[in-house]
Amino acid sequence: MRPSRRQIVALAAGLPLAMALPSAAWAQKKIVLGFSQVGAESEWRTANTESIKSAAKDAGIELKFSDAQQKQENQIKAIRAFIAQKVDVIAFSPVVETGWDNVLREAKAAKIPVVLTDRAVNTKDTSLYVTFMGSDFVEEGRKAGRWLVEKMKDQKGEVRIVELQGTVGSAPAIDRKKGFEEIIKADPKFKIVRSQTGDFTRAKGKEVMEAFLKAEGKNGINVLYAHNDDMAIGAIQAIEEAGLKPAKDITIISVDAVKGAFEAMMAGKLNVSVECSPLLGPQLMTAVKDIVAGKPVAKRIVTEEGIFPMETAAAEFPKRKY
Ligand code: GYE
Repeated sequence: MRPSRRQIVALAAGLPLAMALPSAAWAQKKIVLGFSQVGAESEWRTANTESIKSAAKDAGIELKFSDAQQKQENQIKAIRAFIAQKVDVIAFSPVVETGWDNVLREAKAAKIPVVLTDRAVNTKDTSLYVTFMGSDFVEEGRKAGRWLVEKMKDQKGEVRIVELQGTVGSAPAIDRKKGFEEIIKADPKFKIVRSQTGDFTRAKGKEVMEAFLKAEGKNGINVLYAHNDDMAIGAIQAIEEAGLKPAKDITIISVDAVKGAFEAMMAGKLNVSVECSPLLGPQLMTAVKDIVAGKPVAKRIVTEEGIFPMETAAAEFPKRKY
């Protein structure tokens, strides 16, 4: 095809080829989004990845997807690669809260807007990102705590709690602990006797629960609070292998409300799961389009969510999307 006059003029002026396209074609140029995902550590994460990939496809956005395998250094490398590739927007779910300022400054210097999804960063300079969309993890911790306080309201003696924390330094681990403690501290009968990370995985959840059971003895644990369903599901196995009945001998609370949790609740093995929606894809694509179009975007977009005790599981299960 012969180049148009417009293209020849633009090329001669040293402009990129995209600028040489006729304006209609220029307007239709695909938006390129670089997304750095935490990893594939949980059912929640798998649903989140799927939501982002399918929403990008539906929105006609070209997605460059990178899996960091739960390592911050891999996320930093991915973000630097996106900057080098001059993507239109960078989005990522930061594995931990701190240590992002340098790479975010590099993105800012390259004039590439950054969107935080799911997890927040801890920085003094909030100009380093356009918006943060995701759940209120402190509130999720509070919901877990309120459910427990209500459930144990007639209990006179000590309530001995073990806690399986999420990834060390991650926003959901820090905040879910904080919100839960804020509620239970109102009554001194609640005692967190052991608290350790299970890194949001089933395998670690099981391993750490085995250690808790060994250390506290069969009758030493009344409640398990797990920062996600996967760790609770792993711990349920450990509890059964120790000859105890999950959800009866030990009350179990977890977060996410993924399908696996509903199955465990319907089997009578998990008492309650606090909802945390991973379906962030569509709202991310809307924000990306708005940012590219120069429209204002809210600095904080909070996901709305509920809580599902086991009695509601069978009725809710068919409606669940993740
Ligand atoms: O709860 C957990 C996942 O950041 C909200 O990460 C997310 C958490 C989710 O691995 O299952």
